[in-house]
Amino acid sequence: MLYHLLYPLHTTFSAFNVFRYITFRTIYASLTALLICWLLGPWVIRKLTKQQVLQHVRTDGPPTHKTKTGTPTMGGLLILFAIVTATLLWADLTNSFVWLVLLVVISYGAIGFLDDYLKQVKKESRGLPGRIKIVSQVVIGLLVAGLLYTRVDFDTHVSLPFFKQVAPDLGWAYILFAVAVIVGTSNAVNLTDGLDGLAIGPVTVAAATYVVLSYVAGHMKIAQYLQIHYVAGSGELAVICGALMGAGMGFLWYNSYPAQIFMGDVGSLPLGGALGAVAVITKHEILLALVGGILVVEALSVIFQVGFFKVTNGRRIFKMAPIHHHFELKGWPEPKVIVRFWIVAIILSLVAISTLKLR
Ligand code: 57M
Repeated sequence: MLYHLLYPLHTTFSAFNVFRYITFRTIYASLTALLICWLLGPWVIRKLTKQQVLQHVRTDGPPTHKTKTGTPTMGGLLILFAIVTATLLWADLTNSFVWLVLLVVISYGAIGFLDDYLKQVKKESRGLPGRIKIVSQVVIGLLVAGLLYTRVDFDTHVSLPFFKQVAPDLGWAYILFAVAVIVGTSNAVNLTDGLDGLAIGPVTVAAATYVVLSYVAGHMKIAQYLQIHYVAGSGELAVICGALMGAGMGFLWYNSYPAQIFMGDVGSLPLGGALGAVAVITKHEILLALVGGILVVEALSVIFQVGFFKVTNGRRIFKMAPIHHHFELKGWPEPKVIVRFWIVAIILSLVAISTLKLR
């Protein structure tokens, strides 16, 4: 909004020329989202506590989690408010990619809200039935992928990190691939969100990485130099990724160990969905598996554990899945698990960015 209100005045006030720069608006979208979370956090924590929106911790988890019962949850509402507000303030609202990502953020947030509401407020421990959750995520994914596919300028080739010459064209099957990326990332963040700050840390690192990847994908000269897909207009997604990053840092201020608030599904589902949507639009879909390597490992640990458990009638690969619980049960204190996962997330992000040159 500020871009539309203030940039036109640059002929009178030359300083307003700065609003044309994506870099400037990304920085201030990030700071706006961070400040919203940082300043409103205490009030939201008090409000959720007063409304008794408190986490019920399952008894079959690690024994150290028992003390977490009663922690306010659904803090994702604050994250979503910060992201949407900062994006509406600082992004170019004529950019359709921005609205596509906002569509995922708001709709996946609604799915997560419904699940949390049924679980935490209506005290229905099952929450939203799993199949309804996944079907609604797939339907929204199909809508977003379908809208992208119908764009004349949209490319259905899949770029592979490290291999410049290899970019298979999936044709209409790209729609299914895009849905898998969006829904898969959303659920991977959901599974990862099982220790204080464990999900929001890697999500924030991934959002920062996609600030860079969106910017270069939307910059014709840089894209040509790096020999990556040029996606006209995708540079504006750096602003919404900046908002994601800022909201993540602001929420982490209160979600860091020992957490004063949990994000709930209303936070985890849209955060993952947004990252997936940005990865698809900027044509760095496979790279997300590297940037979000922690999320991938967390989800795969569950898949392998459940599969192995079924095939072997009760044997386990890990002490407990997702893999963060395995390390807890090995005796790692919770903060050590969390910070070590953050370190790995930062390493993977640096390697991912380096692949732009290593092609
Ligand atoms: C999402 N939710 C956390 C919080 C957060 C198939 C199976 C792997 C499913 C999985 C599952 O239920 N996943 C649901 C993970 C939960 O966090 C809430 O959920 C929101 C995110 N969606 O915002 O509101 C608990 O995580 C802890 N937590 C923190 N700090 C945070 O900042 O400590 C969360 C955020 C919270 C809190 O204790 O209550 C969760 O873990 O449920 N199930 C599991 O992950 C369970 N694993 C399991 O059953 N493993 C089995 C098989 C089936 C794979 C095995 O290994 O044999 C574990 N989770 C729980 N109990 N709660 C272990 C058992």
